[in-house]
Amino acid sequence: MALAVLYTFRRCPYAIRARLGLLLAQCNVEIREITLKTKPLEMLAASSKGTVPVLVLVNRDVIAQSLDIMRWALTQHDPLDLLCHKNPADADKMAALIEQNDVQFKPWLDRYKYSDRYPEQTQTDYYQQASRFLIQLEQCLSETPFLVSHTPRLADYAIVPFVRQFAAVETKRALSDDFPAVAVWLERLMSSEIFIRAMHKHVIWNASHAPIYLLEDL
Ligand SMILES: N[C@@H](CCC(=O)N[C@@H](CS)C(=O)NCC(=O)O)C(=O)O
Repeated sequence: MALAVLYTFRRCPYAIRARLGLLLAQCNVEIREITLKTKPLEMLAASSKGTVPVLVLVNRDVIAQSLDIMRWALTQHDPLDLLCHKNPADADKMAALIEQNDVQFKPWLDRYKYSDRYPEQTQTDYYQQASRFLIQLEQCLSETPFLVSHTPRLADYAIVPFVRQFAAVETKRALSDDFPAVAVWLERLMSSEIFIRAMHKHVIWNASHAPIYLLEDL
């Protein structure tokens, strides 16, 4: 049976988010691991903007935004109600948090991570700017163990790859010093089976190799 094809890059937080969404929906796809330096022509033909993840559906429709891939997969199969259909207020809170992650936190995270490329301010300044979002997450986690409820939902999986990146920027800083609840949340999610599965290492895709499937080893 033909399956959708996911062009992905293991460490990219957007691609991690997409893989998590597909795994949570138990949606099998062909995985094509790429390098950002040499993007396959097949991927660029499907999506000329050249970012990962890109999901090419069997009918050749293309989904080239990570959050859309998560929502597409979970709309088909969402036994744990990760999309919060049963609780529209939580769904609204999630959407707002994800938007803040993508629009406000991510640019500061990039500056913090690559501060040498942004000499206008110091790395500590960027840390503080990025921290404003973490303070907000800390507040959410003081109310419930996950961002909007007692179990992980879409927002947790959509945001955790970016917090993982934030926590890894400076080895001298422990996330738990400034954000203890976020540190516990991060550890719980990163040690979960689904996250470990999403981070599985695959060889770089080559059209002449046998296809690799996301759910191959389920
Ligand atoms: N808004 C996009 C952003 C995806 C994105 O920026 N991905 C980065 C990798 S983390 C990328 O592919 N950059 C292209 C490049 O570095 O050449 C999404 O949500 O999927």
